[in-house]
Amino acid sequence: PSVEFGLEAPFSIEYHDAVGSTNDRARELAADGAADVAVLADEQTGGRGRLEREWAAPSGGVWVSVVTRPAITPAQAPLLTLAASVATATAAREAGVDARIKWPNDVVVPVGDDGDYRKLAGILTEMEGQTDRVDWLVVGIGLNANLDADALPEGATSVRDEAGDVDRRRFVQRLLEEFERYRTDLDAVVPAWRELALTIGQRVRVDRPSGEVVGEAVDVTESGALVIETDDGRVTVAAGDCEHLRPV
Ligand code: BT5
Repeated sequence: PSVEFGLEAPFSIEYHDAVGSTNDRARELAADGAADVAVLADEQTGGRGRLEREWAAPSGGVWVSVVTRPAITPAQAPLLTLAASVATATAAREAGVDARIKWPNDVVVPVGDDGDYRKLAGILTEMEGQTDRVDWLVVGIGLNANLDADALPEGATSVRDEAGDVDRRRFVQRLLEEFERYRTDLDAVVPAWRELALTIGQRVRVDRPSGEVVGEAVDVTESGALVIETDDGRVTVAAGDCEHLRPV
């Protein structure tokens, strides 16, 4: 079902007109030993978000999953999610969209000045590994490109609605180039992330399995966890513990 996508991207591309989930296909490739492959689809029939949530992925979006085998520990894996969000926001900004990053895995467009936003893209990172080293990571990026936001879930926006349609080949090329740049220079991820973050400086509520945290989001750690200043002192929340984050 796959054909070459005709890009000079830093990853080889496996393209599908339609697939269940590009993350699932990328996981199969990873389990077979692949590296530096990006699975790209025009449409996903079973797109997935975090925590078993559904991801709407009709024809016209950018649905892509990258297989990578970085020399990192599992604790550093969230950095690759931040890297993907920086790459996605950068490519969207080049397309004329006021894209910002909402911790831990969303690319959003601000609405007004009170911390409100619409969701343009989301990242789903999955991995296999031991306690001291990652075997492989699949970084899935879903971006509403040439789609009407009306036809997407509540609270979504699209590149079409914000700035007009894009050439998706060129967009994917830029996205993967930026991802490659940060993947190969992990020390550059957090500084670049801070520049684009909407969350830092906001008063937020984070829901975790162990209870909620309310306070001002002040920074991320070097492994991508969010530092929140609460009435009782600083609390650090790992991305994997965040069920929901909302400005309050
Ligand atoms: C995410 O989950 O934001 C991660 C989405 C990752 C999608 C990519 S597409 C390529 C790869 N293959 C996959 O199967 N997945 C990845 P989460 O933070 O859990 O947000 C999910 C929530 O976003 C849903 O519960 C909806 O409320 C909302 N949502 C669903 N589809 C959306 C869309 N297209 N645009 C904006 N919001 C959406």
